[in-house]
Amino acid sequence: MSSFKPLVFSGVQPTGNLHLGNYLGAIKKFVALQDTNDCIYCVVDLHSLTAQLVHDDLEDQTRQITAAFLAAGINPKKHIVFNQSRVMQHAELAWIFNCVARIGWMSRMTQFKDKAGKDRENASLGLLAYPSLMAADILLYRATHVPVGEDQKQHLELTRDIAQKFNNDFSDRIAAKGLGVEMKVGEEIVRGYFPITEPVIGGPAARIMSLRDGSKKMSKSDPSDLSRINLTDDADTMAKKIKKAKTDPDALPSEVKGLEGRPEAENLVGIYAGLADISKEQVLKDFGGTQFSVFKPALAELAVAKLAPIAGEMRRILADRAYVDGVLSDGGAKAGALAEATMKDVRSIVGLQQG
Ligand code: AQP
Repeated sequence: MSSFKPLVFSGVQPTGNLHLGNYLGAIKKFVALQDTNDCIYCVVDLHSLTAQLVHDDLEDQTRQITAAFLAAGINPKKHIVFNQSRVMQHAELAWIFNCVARIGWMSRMTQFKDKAGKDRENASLGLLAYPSLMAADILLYRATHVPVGEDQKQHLELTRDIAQKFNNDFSDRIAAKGLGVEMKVGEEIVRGYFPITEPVIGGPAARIMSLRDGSKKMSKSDPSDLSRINLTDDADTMAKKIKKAKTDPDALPSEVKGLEGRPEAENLVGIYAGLADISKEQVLKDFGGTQFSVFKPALAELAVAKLAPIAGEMRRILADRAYVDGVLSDGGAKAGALAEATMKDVRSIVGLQQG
């Protein structure tokens, strides 16, 4: 049985300042995976239109995220870095997936419910179809692994459902055209064109919570800037935000079990672990029994030590706008060639007349 070539894909929206959650949940994993995999990292600018159509500075935001990728250590010579709208095949495949996916699948998505709020009828159709475009981003390259934060888990499950339904609906044509690879589905061997992508989620920092409320995820759109650490915050701001972070009056426990029912404490321990590349157990071995008045300054020092060099490198890279645009344009050309190869197959499988 042949198999899909391992390939990593992920994306980040150019909406607002990147925060610690984006870094620990996603970008840091992107960097780690590039040593052992071929990777495609995308600034998903088409996605950013779903919640808000008009942006004053979308092009600059796109450059910012690109600079963050590069500053964090992604190598654009070995891997592909580009912005989504350069490769029109993302939108083309998303349309086909809009016809594969069911409205019920989309309207059950937690992110849609959260972002649409009470006035669902007034949300954009793009917001509802967001996961279909996300599935297209991934499957256009037939990516096998997708590193994301835990909040994206549901969307990745939907990507798997879309791939499965496409493979099933078109199985005879995929086989007749000799496309795709043989895959095991239950006990059956079938020919599938799209892989059933594996999410890469996990570690102590898969879901970083707001510094003001341990039950809400750290998010770019939270109105309180004190709720998040931005990658571009200076050392004083980071220290101030960590000092003001909500906690409880108890000392840190010595074991992870002791964090149960203490979401704010658990969050800060997870952030420390993610930044230091150690487990929560190890953090508590070092800090169990200490008060937050001791732990918070240690966390602030670690955050500054890890993030300030990235912010400095981002500023240096952004000063050379032509370089950033060149990376996106080269990456777009490479991604475009791969995307067109997939779309030629997909058009042929679906029966869309080509030349
Ligand atoms: N709090 C988080 N903890 C861990 N990972 C996170 N990610 C986002 N927030 C956290 C991960 O970052 C990647 C890029 O996210 P995105 O920009 O594409 O989407 P987002 O979820 O819209 O980011 P925000 O900050 O949460 O924005 P808003 O406020 O608009 O909702 C993804 O892999 C995501 O999982």
